[in-house]
Amino acid sequence: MRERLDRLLKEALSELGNAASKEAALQVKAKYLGRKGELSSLLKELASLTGDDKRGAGELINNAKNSLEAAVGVRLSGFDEKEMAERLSAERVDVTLPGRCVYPGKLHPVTQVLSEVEEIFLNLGFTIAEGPEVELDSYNFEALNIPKDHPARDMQDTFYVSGDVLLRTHTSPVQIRVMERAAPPLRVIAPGTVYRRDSDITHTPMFHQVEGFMVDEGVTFANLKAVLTHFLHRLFGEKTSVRFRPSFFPFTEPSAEVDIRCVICSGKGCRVCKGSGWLEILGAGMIHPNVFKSVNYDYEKFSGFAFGLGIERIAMLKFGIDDLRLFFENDLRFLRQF
Ligand code: 2NL
Repeated sequence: MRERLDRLLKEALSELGNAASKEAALQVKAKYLGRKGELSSLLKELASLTGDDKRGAGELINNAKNSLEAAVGVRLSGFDEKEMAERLSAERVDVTLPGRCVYPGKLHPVTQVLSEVEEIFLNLGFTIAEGPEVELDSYNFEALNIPKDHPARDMQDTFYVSGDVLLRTHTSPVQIRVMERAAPPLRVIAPGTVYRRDSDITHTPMFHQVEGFMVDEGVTFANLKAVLTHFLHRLFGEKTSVRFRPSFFPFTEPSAEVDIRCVICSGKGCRVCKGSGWLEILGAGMIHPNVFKSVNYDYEKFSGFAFGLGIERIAMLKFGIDDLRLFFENDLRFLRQF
């Protein structure tokens, strides 16, 4: 028994020594120490012995088992240490590397300005109205007193879907739809995308506009001036000078163009204001009686003002952007700056 055990132990230790991996060492462990291993079968043979023989043999087997278990333990932890050392050197972390940036999402600069404009008018008691982008000729042109031979109606300037159906060229038709359904007093703005057949450095075929109007008994040009001056002061700063110039639109009479002192050169004259010191920001006027007629309003009783502005142009001035196309390229390096 002692001889057999010594041989078995020697064999096991030599196999353990030759094991090239943790897996191989575990196999050796199973072969000798497992439930069906060599030492277990020796233990079973104890059944045929008795007395001191049995006790002596049992002790020998147990000693052999203990020393083999200890050897296996040492061998396995050797493999674990080696594996850890390899991982530590392979997965070295360079703690001097700069951290990776997390870029939170942001609103597009056009959306930011749109929201800012909406906020100012909401605070003045205006409500927001929306309407279809695919419109009828009757809402986009006819109801707005735009004559049949007006150049804006030209195929060259408007996207036509069919004879009477087109992509809205302004958000005025939204306001017509509101007046059709509701009676004065009304204070409404209509923000949204509009479409014109125009594409060059300063024009895109789709852009954003906010139009607005106020109708009640006794609304005057003084109200127009007060509301639009307040609006421009909120948007560009209270110290911004505002100027009203006579102009013409088919849907307003009288009509005005509204300028602010150039935000780039403060009026000295520069490339952006083309040397004039002023920037054109808004078109506005008192709503034409023919527009009131088309929505069945009593133009003897009610009066109102209306206005319109382009959002991209305002965003360019507010953020100092000199190329309109940047808004539509969606280059993240550009968009992340706002
Ligand atoms: C501009 C000029 C303007 C209006 C828009 C309007 C709407 C109705 C009735 C009368 Cl329903 N007028 N809108 C009035 C004057 C000017 O826009 O330069 N837009 C960018």
